[in-house]
This record gives sequence, structure tokens and C-alpha cells, in this order.
Amino acid sequence: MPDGKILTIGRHILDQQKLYPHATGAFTGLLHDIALAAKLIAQQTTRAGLLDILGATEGENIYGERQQKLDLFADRVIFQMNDHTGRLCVMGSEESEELIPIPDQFEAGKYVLLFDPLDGSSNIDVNVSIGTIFAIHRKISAGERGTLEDALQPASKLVAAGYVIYGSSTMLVYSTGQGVHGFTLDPSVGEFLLSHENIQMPPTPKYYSANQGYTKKWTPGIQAYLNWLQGLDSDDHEPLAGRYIGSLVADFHRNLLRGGVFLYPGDMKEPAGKMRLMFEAQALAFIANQAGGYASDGVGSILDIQPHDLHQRVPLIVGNRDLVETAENFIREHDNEWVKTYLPIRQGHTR
Ligand code: AHM
Ligand code: MG
Repeated sequence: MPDGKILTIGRHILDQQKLYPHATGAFTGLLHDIALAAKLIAQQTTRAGLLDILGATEGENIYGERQQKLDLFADRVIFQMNDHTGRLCVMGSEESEELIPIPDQFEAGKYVLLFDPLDGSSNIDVNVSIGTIFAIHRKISAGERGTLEDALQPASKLVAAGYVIYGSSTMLVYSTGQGVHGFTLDPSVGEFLLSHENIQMPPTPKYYSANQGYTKKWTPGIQAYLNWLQGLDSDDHEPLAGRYIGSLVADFHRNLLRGGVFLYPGDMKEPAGKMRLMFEAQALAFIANQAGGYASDGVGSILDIQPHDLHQRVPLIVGNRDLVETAENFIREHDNEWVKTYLPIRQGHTR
């Protein structure tokens, strides 16, 4: 804790607002609502393993609530915390095919909220860390309600982004473009307290994170990069240790604090990989950049990609800048064929 002071997330958000002289408080309120949604989701994720034994017949639990898959619960909580506040003009969720409009009876505001309500949800049943990812854009269209144009902005235009990790403790990490700050949920008081101020990626990275089960289908450049990360190609640098959880938020968070690189590259079969630009990659690219790191799709910065589809996928290589740039070099050297296939997808000409 910085100089022993206890700083709640509410207080921190208000202090950050002072950095923006024209702030109306809408944005501050929005971050507040996200933090509240995170607490509600955290409270349910810690009970995830109990659903089966607490559940009564017909899928109802002992409280008379219908049992729900945790990711759908998280999706609904984030929507309900934000649909009526007058701060958002539209929302987008990884769980919803289309943009989510603000119901007609409520006023529309000037921000767009994009979120992955519960990423890594296949890990829920095996008690492995999962997370929520969020990104906030400013409305740019002229009408009263938000449109796709408002949502499909490059990450360089983000107003704020962050994530929540539901792990051995729950943490919320966010940035408004003034550094990256981390808060740990103290369950005894139900507050997020500042625990990691101004996070910067350590200069000496420790880990690489990739699903090496896919080695066979990786392009030659990615295979060569992995060899390099492991120090197989020469003795002139220390190999990194491998860590892969299969929960993007958890893998990213560990590498943010310890230094390293996460990669989920494209290959010839899925040239754009698996990660979603709007719900996963944009937010983490913004945070990485603020923490002194870098995020690339293999050919350039994720921050600069002009999105064309709400659910578009993107190869993601994120972490310490030099490690990510080295990956770009390997791709430039070995993966011409892949680059030729991927570029039209990046530009929205083909899928
Ligand atoms: P999800 O959005 O369906 O939960 O999938 C995203 C997850 C990431 O958290 C993780 O990094 C990746 O998928 C793991 O994929 P794989 O099992 O192919 O390694
Ligand atoms: Mg996801």
C-alpha cells in the first residue's frame, strides 16, 4: 500500500477525475458501476463449485433463484449495472452477437462499454482463475443512441480499459491513460483497495505463455520464436520459463507483474487466431502499452487496428516490448505466406 494509506477504488477514481478538468462525473460513475459488478461476479465465482450441491430440483438453488451458467450471470450483471445510468449509449459483449442497445425508457450517454463478462470460462469447473475484461470508448456518432461506428474504434482511441481477475484474491486493474493501477478486493469490507500503484512491466522478463500443444500447426516464424524464447537456437540469452494457464486474464496479469510475453498467434488454418479484438485484445493492448509493454498481431500494433466487425478475431502477442518486437521480426523473416493471408482479414476485405 503506498505510504501506508488505505485508498479505495472509489476514491482513486475520483482523484483521477481531477486530472480531467472538463469531467462531468459520468465516466467516474461508469468505472464505479463496473467495480460494483465485479464484486457481484466475484461473490458468485467463489461459490461456483457449490452450485451442484446447493441446487434444488428444476435448476433452482436454495435461494429460489434459477441456476445460471456463471458466464451468463456475469453478462447479465454487467448489463444490469449499466443499462439505466444514462452514461452509456450502447454496449457490446462477447456473449451477444449484436450490439446491446440501451433500453428506450432510459437516457443514453456518451460512452460505449465493451466487455468479455467471464473469460476463460472453461476453467470455472476446475477452479482455475478466470476474469472479466472491459474497454470504454467515447461516442463519436451524431445520433442520440450508440451505433456500430461508436463501438468499432481502434484501441488507440480508448478512454479506459481494465480487467478483473478472480484468483486467489480478486483484483481489478485499470487504466484511463494515466498509468495502470491495481486494486485488491478485501472481502471483509467489500472494497477494492489500492494494492498495486502505477504498474510497470519489469525490464527483465521471466515467462512466456503459449499453448504449445499447437506447435504442429504454428507457422515457421512462430515455431522459430518459441525456440528462441526457450534458448534452443543459441546460448547467448537466458531461456524464459514457460507458464500457460489457458485463462487470458490470468496469463496476462502474471506477465504484467513478472514480465514476459503471451502469444496466441494466427496460423494458416485460422489466420486471425482465436482472441477477440473488441472484447479481449484492445483492452489488454491498452493496459500493456500504459505499463511500458506492447501488443502486436504479428504485423503491427494492436492499438492501430481499425476494427470492422464486432466479433473479429486477432492474433495476439503481448508483453515486454522487446519480446513482442522479436516475435514481429521472426514473422517478418519466416511467415510471408501467413502475412499475405492475414493482411486482407486485418483490413476487413475478407474474413
Ligand atoms: P473464451 O473467451 O471462450 O473463454 O476463450 C478465451 C480463452 C482465453 O482465456 C485463453 O487464453 C484461451 O481461450 C485459451 O485457448 P486454448 O485452449 O486454445 O489454449
Ligand atoms: Mg473470452
